[in-house]
Formats: sequence, C-alpha cells, structure tokens
Amino acid sequence: ASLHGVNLIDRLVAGHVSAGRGESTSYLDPQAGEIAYAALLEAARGYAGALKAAGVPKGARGLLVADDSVATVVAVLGLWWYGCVPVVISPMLTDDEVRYISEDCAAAMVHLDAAPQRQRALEELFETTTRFAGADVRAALATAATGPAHRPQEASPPVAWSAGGEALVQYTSGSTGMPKGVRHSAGAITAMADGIGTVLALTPEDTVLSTARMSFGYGFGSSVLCPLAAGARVALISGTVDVHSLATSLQRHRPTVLFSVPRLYAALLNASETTTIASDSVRLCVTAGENLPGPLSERIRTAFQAELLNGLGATEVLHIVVGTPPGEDHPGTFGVPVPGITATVRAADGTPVPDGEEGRLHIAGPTVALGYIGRPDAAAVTFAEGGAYTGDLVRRAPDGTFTHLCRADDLLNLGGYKVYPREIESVIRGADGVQDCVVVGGRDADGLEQAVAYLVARPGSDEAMVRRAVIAAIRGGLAAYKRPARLELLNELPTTSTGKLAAFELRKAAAQ
Ligand code: 3SK
Repeated sequence: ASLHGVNLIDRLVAGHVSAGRGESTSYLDPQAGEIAYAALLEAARGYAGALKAAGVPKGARGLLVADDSVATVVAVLGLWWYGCVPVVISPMLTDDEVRYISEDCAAAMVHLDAAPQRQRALEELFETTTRFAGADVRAALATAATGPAHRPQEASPPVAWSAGGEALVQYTSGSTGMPKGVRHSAGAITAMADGIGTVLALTPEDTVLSTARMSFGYGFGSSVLCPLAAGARVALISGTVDVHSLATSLQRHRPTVLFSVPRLYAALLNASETTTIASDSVRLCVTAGENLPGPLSERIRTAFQAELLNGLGATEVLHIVVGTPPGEDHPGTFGVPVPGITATVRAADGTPVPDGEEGRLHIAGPTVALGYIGRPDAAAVTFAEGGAYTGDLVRRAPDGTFTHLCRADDLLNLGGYKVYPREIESVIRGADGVQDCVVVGGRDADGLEQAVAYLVARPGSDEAMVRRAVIAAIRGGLAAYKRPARLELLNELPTTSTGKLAAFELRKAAAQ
C-alpha cells in the first residue's frame, strides 16, 4: 500500500505491461487461447467500462458464478478496476446455495460462465439481475486481438483501494450447511504476494498449472493472485479436473510449477502405469488443502524430481500461511510460517502452549481477513486474539515446524473442500426408505480423508431401492465434492452402553 492506496490493476497487470512485458502470455485458456498481459489489461478496462454503462454502483459486490477461465479473471480485474468487490463461486453449487450466497453478499450484478446446461439454469435463476456472461468477454478478447477497430469501451482509470477496505469475498463452509462470506482487504492481497509469493519465488519465466479452482481460496491464489503478481503465465484447465485432464495439461503446457491437492497427486501417481505423466518440466510441486501423508510426499518428490512445498492455509487467512520452504526437507510436517506471518499454537482459552503440546493453530499477520459477512457469533470464535484460528489442531516442534493433527471442529476435509457431515446426513435422511444416517471421516488407500455414510433402512424396505434412492438424493442435493465415497447399509447404528451413538466405532470401521 502507498499513501495513494492500493492499485490492484497496476500491481497485477499494468505494471508488467509498463515494464515492457505486455506481449508476454498471461493465460493459456482452452477456449480463448493465449492472452497476453496487454490484452488482459484491455479486456479488464472494457469490463470496467461495461460495469459503468450498466450503472453498477461503485463499492458494490459482484457475484461470479464461474468456472476457471480467462474470462473469469477479466471479470475479477474489471470489478477491481471499477471499484467493486468480486465474489467468485463455483457453478457446481446447488441453486439453493447460489441463491443464498447472492442474497447474503447482496450482489449488485452477476457474471455467469458455466457449461451450457448449467449456464441456462443460472440465467433463469438470475433473470432480473444485471448479468454479464463469460462468452461476451471471450468475444471481446477475440476482437481486441484482431484489430484496433473494436477497442473495448473506455473506463475511468483503475481505482486506488484503501489498504484496509474490503476488496474480495470468498465463501467457505458454514456450520449450518450454508457457506460464510470471508471479507478480504486490498492490503491482504498485496501482502500475500510478499508472503507466500516470496517463498514460491515465481518469475515471468514460470508457467503455472493449478488443479484447485478459482472459486476456492487456494485456487484463487494459485491461478490468479500469485502468478499475476509475478508476471508468470497460467495454463488453465477448464471443466472437470481429474487425472486425465491433469496428465493432458502436464504434457501440453509443460508447467514449471504445479499446484494441487494431495489426493490428485496420489491419483496421478497411482495411474502412472497406464497414463504417461510428463513430469520433467516441473521445478516445484505445491500441495495444500488437506494433510499430506509423509509417504505420499516422498512419492511426489521422486516422481517429479522437483522441490515440494507442502502448505497449510485457510480462506480466513487468504492463502498458504505455513509451508515447507522449497529446498528444505520436513516430511510429514507443514514447515514454518511464511514471511510476515506469526503462527502460534493456543489452548482453548487462547493462551499460547509450549512447543510439543497440541493446540489450535492461530495466525496473525497482514493476510488475516476482515471478518465474515454477518455471522457475528462465528466471527467472534474465529477472529480472536488479534488474528484468526484456522480450525486445525497442530503441534509445534522445537525446530519451529508445525505438524497437523486433525481438525478442531467436526469438518471433513475432502480434497481441500471442508464439508460438514451433518449436511451430507440431512440429504441422505431425506431419501425414501432411510431411517437414519451418520457420516464420518474414513481413509482411502493413500491415507487421505473420505466421507463414509452409514445408513439404516426403514423396516420392510427393499435395500436395493433404498440405495438407489440415496444415490439419487446425493446427486440431486450435494455438489460433487461433498458426495460420500462409500455408502454402508447397517441393520442398526452402534451405540455405547448409555445408548449414545458410538461414532468412534464407525470411524474405526471407516478407516479400514
Ligand atoms: O489449505 C487450505 O484449505 C487453503 C484454503 C484457502 C486458501 C489456501 C489454502 C491452502
């Protein structure tokens, strides 16, 4: 931040253009092709102009229900240029979740960019709202690339943001099943580049590939903030991210830095007998989002012959705040705080505990969020002691490295997505023929967490029909990442001698 405020457009795009790198590629987009930094800047200017023409009030929040694409980045930059706050969420969310978030953040406009069928459903959902579409941005990018006759609409110069003002909202799982809007300041965005950004040490020579989506804090940092701050190139994967699309992108784009979650690294390595994995271009593998078991960390290093940064972050602190610095070997741990961050381990009453003892991870520093939209009770629990609790139980060793023990709440961590078991249970309980259901965290063969649903059918119901009804309820009521990996039918749920649910027995069974 300077006395004149934070110019996010200068910091992330215009600075590279004025430094003579305007023709360098910013994004490689499966639909829009290669977009240079100068073209990205022009498109953001055009988007800001269109916001002005549509009469969107400055300072308002804009909701982007959008898959990863350069058009989504243009919309984010256009909103920042004009002085609005982007809120990026996944089109995978259900209509109820999208409607809830749109009302919760009081969105003054929406930007929709999803696969055709979902796009139509979203357009119906937002029939009366000021709407922008990813397809229009792609059309503008294409015309800007072919000649000056179709220059995008002019806008005023980019706004200077006050360092402490809200500039970004990201949604994270909520205890009632509905997500919470995390309010980030403009200062946090630039501080992030000086924190985790310096550990990643991205340069304009780097090509970044991220499997984490922009609607998730990790993905927004990896595909937007960190690479743009460094003037690097980002190869985007659109649509479903799986082993196939990851392997194809590695082959096609030869990234130097790969951001992913442990379970996708595991799936990729497990597929290596049948799939060619072009791993030799990668200099740095970043893992975050969920705990990385020690043996998997060794397999990743060996397969890629690259440095590994295993990081721990949370939406409430914007990105990775504790990580294993590249070049240092701390298998099984999350390493040390990134520059500018103070990480402490605290007891239930908020006092720091000595090294070696377990407690809640508390983060202080410039990337800690301003708070939640509404939800004063939840905010009081998370944002305390001059920082934020990430919701993780950890231990700090005398050498300063942090080890993750488990979540401090009952959230499941499914490939980086935090999911409440209660939300899955209530969808399954609504299926025909289900009497009861309990969802617990289990482990897959790589030691990664998965949701396992134990259910009891109503007396006299047909098991196969119940199973079909549950699968249909899950498909209709839960986003793909929230769906349980296993459904187990039991005659009854186990209970303790006092008649309470013996959840530990289910957890033990799920871990096998
Ligand atoms: O680890 C996470 O869950 C996370 C969340 C938000 C932003 C960044 C990260 C790594």
